[in-house]
Amino acid sequence: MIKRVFAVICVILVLSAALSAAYYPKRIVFDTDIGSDVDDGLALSLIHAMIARGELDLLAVTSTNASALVPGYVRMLNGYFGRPDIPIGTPDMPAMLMDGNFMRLTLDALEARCVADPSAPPPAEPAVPLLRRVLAESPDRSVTILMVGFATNLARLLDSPADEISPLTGRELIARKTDRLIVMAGTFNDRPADYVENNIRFDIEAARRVADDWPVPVVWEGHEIGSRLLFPLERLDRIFAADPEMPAYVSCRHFGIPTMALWDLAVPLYAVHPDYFRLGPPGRVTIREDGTCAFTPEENGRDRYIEPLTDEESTRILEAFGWLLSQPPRRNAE
Ligand SMILES: [Ca+2]
Repeated sequence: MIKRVFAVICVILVLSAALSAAYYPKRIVFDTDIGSDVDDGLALSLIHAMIARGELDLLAVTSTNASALVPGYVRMLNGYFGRPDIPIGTPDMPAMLMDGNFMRLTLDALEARCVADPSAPPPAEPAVPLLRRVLAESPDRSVTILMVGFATNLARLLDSPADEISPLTGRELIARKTDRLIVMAGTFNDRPADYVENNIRFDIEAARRVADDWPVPVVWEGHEIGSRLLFPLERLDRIFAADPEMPAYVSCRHFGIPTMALWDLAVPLYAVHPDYFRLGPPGRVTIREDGTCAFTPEENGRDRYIEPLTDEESTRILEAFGWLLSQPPRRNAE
């Protein structure tokens, strides 16, 4: 009897190891408002460093910024790391259009270095069909979605009907194909009750839709986390002294803010290395009509938020950002 129990336990352990190993590297979609700030580009660079380390697989980059510069800019960032063909999704109903001048300046300076044929169109298509296809083609519960911009694309994915891509609705696809959503949005601790966080403010309706009905667990990185992740530009100068043409760094130089808050980098770092962070209790996030948000503790609740960082935690996380960003690009093509 004891032998049989032991055998069953062994089978369970082997099966669970096989299941978790099946999706390592982790398969992610990166949904971003890239072009509004420079931390999105640094976060995408951090993702590429983790791809080179065998930790991540990037299935698509989808943008909620409708700027015509975005597809070329994202292709350039991906191309620097030798992956210019990663699919890029563009919003079909823009909440915002931001032609960050740093995108144009970086493209002018570096596109030809990063992309074999800059005159060829970037691999861009509408975001919602792209998201539906990526999910439909993925094994069950194998995709983690990272959101570091507005909720526009994800709300429209959630409400998408069955179509020729999949007989499942968007909500059914998310429930079946994804394991988690990790978002930078809202605030859960140290802001006034009437504070409306940026990623919610520009598309409150979409953020409410996602908060109300997203069918899998959600981890929320509130505004208070990135506010503690302050990275001086001169620290980037030292990191990229050997490669001053790294596109996301060049964009930071054009952006010109002497100390940047790196909100968006915490999301991919959490996806792969959650031990850098502590989570609050399970519960439910709601977003009110005015864009303010609330967290209600709830047993087995869908949502968790990242607890405010101690000085020691923010130091360790900034060190991790530094060593990941300073990793030489191991290009797929090489
Ligand atoms: Ca962002």
